[in-house]
Amino acid sequence: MKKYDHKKIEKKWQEIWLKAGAEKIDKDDKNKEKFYILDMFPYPSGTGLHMGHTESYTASDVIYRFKKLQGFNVLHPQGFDSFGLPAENYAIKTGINPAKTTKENMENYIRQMQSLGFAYDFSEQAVTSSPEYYKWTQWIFGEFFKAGLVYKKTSKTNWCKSCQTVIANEQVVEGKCERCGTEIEQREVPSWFFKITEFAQELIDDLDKVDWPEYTKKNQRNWIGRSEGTTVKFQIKKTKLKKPNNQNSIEVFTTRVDTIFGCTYVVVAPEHEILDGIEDDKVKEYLEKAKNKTEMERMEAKEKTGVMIDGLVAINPFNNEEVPVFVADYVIGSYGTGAVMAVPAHDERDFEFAKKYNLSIRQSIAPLFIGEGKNKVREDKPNESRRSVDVIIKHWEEDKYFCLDWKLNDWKSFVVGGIEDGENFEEAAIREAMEESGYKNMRAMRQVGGEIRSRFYAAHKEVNRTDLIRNCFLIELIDGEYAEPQKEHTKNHVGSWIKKEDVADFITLPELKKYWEIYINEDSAFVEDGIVIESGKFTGLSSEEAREKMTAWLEENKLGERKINYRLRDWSISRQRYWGCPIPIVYSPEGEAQLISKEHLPWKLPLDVDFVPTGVSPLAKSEELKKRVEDIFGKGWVAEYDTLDTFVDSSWYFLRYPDANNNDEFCSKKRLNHWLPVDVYIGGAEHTYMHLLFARFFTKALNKLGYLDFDEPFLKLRHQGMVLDKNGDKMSKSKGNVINPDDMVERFGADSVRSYMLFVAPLEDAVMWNEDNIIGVVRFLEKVWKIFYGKELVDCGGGCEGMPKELPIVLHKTIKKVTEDIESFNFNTAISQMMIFINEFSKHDRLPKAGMEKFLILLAPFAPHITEEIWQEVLGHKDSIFLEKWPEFNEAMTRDDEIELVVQINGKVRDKMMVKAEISEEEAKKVVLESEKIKKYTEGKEIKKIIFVKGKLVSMVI
Ligand code: ANZ
Repeated sequence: MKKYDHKKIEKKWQEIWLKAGAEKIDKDDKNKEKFYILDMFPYPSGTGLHMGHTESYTASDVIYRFKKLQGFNVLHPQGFDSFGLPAENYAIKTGINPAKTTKENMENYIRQMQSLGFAYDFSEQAVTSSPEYYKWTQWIFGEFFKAGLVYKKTSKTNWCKSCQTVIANEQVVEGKCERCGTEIEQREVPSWFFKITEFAQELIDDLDKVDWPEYTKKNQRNWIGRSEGTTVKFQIKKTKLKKPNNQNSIEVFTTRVDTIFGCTYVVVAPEHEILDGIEDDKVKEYLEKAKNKTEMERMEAKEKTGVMIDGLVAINPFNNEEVPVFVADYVIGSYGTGAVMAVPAHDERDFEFAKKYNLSIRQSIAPLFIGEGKNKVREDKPNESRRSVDVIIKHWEEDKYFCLDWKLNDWKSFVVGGIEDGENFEEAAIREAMEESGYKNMRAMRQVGGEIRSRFYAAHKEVNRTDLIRNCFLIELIDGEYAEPQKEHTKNHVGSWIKKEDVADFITLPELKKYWEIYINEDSAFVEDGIVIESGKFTGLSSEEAREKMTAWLEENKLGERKINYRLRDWSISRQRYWGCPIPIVYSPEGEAQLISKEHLPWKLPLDVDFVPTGVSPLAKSEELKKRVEDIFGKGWVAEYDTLDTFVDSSWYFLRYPDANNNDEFCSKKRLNHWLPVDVYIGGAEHTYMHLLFARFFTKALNKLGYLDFDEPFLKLRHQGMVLDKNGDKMSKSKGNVINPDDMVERFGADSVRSYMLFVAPLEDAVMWNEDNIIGVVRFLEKVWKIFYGKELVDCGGGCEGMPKELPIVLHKTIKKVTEDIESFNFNTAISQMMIFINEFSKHDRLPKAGMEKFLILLAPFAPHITEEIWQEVLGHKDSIFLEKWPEFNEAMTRDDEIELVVQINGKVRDKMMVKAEISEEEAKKVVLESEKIKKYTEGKEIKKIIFVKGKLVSMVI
């Protein structure tokens, strides 16, 4: 028998396919239905294709081949995201132009992809650094510019002093430059922006239209961060301050206007305009310090800092109360209105700040506990409000607390009791503590938390408590002096001392659990919704009602309004870098920006530049560019020297593929309408935020401008899992555990690498790459080889006499499973089923040829080389296996011939048994009644009724 020599076979077919142009399609073929399967194109790095690419590109190649066999006209393109920093950094080190290294790297990638049997048509690529491609990146920039979707503004960015350049947020690691370790500064740098925020709501809403992983959608929604709130104007009291910048009010943005009666101060961001030109030294010093922090650092800072602005007083419009104003960098200038009303009782950040600076904390929302079940408020009973105290009593020596166990219900509580006439909460707490515990000497230490409300039906009084207003106090015993409490106080419960660590589990009432939690955590803000208290005419409303009514009141009085805010910022696209797409802008001698018109596109990246960073964009050093601009536009005109963020390049590449060599348009309308949107997109989950969001923005903007007829680019999206080493560690250069696909292909063959990749785990799960285990897949392919070379394949033309009856059943089940599993991206179970097929068929010496051919087609998408070899060499076909038709299955044959019959007696499942699927009613009843298990129940009983549900159930009533 001929040996399975993967090296020889794979090389042979790769050459034949390439020569035949097997990967090419007629993009205008209207006879077949289209299918567009897309990969996230790679950045061509010096280290070559990695295992993550190998996995996702294998998955897409399988889908491509599968769909093609199903008769679709399949577009399965590839390209290169070839602008970017690594090539430039390499150029800085070596002086070699990035164009050269990039070209070499791309050639290597193509070689690698071909060696894995990926069928891409590299004559129609999207290569973002090629002028033919970036001409259209520039043209799109221009269309956005004309439509007002691009603007220039000066803003703070990360600046590395040593590299002399702006760097992206992702390149800042713990406040330092990823490359050189220098502390990053914030510098004001002029930059171009895309107005992605104009699409914020659509970017949220349209996620409902696409079939994407739920977590990816959730991440996008969070990233866009819609929040509904209210703006409120706080008037400024006439002030001694020289310059409150002519403003007479500070406008704040809040999502919790219901808490406003608890506002005890106002905070403005360091960037707030009210501070412009302020002369207070303390404030000026603070602003200086805040300057150098990134927004991220400010938001995440453990310790909040700030200073009071002397002489500035704001007035709360709801109660006319005067509150101080602070500047603090935990408030961000670019979000909301850059100012907040601080409510320390209900906001964590404000709480921390108030504690630190000793500012007052005032509760305006009470947690509400609502009775359930028999404690639920009853419509037909009267309502009554009452006040009560909950008392946490601490032992005089030990770390124990006095708790009650109620005999009547399953309540376990602290000492609790009502307030009597003329008493305040604290007095009531002491009285109750004495009466119920019997201890004599105690002192009230402090109030624990704030007011809590309970709303429930009090059965013993036949009234609804709406609301029971509670307060909680901590009381410490001074000594153990004790006298048996009076019976009337203790008839319903017994008291006992509970160790501190057991209290949380002991207490059963939720209100008291809450107080205990507050006590243990030494107070914190109550941030949830509840009942509004101490809030004038709004008192008693729920938080939600109060937000409605308060906002309406503000709108009526022109003191504020409803507002929706998004976290999403406009996208800063300028980079002071060389290896990127030049921004097609020139400046007039007066400094006015002008778009470079289409006739001058592509606006080429100059070649005569020095890469060594000096703080000026490298393009500024090109003589050629300077001359080019002056020749076209005249003396005194200068080019824009920044280049575009590489995410711009990759935001539209999927639109290019259907018409990749078109010189007149980025893609013809005809091809766009035929091929897009993309049917399936596969790539890493690390692109959840940026790339996927930016590509959606481009699609929406181009749709708005009339260039596209659709508004979502990717109908179905799947992420591949990570490829880890065999210990489950991430592969990284520093750990030395990186695996190169070339070595794997060399050792095991492309077909084995592909199949193993998809066999080890479902696509979205992590793959642990273990060379010891790939052998299992290699053996499987060897078995396939052997079965075709070693067994007698019989052309039985429908008859197949003498062949085992179960074979067609296994075949049809396999066709069904592989078909459905590929559709649902469960490649691993598709492969398992094919392994089962081979094991079953290997048991016999004579096999039906037609069935074996069908199997081979099922395997072909996974292992294209070995199947093509067998198809043509053993089975003698003249044409490629990929020109065949995907086999169909006979549903009837796939049904299991045994089913599980459930037996119920009086509605309870008493037995389950395997029976023939076609079992008749009579037979089924007979089998059931003979079962030993069932006999135990039926013996000596009258069977009143037996029901039979075919294929499922026998149910009897006895
Ligand atoms: C008062 C308040 C009371 C707030 C309360 C919360 C709880 P999201 O949901 O993220 O939109 N805020 C507003 N502008 C801010 C800024 N520029 N920098 C930092 N914080 C800002 O958050 C909205 C809440 O974040 C707002 O509601 C405001 O604090 C704060 F019990 O106002 B809130």
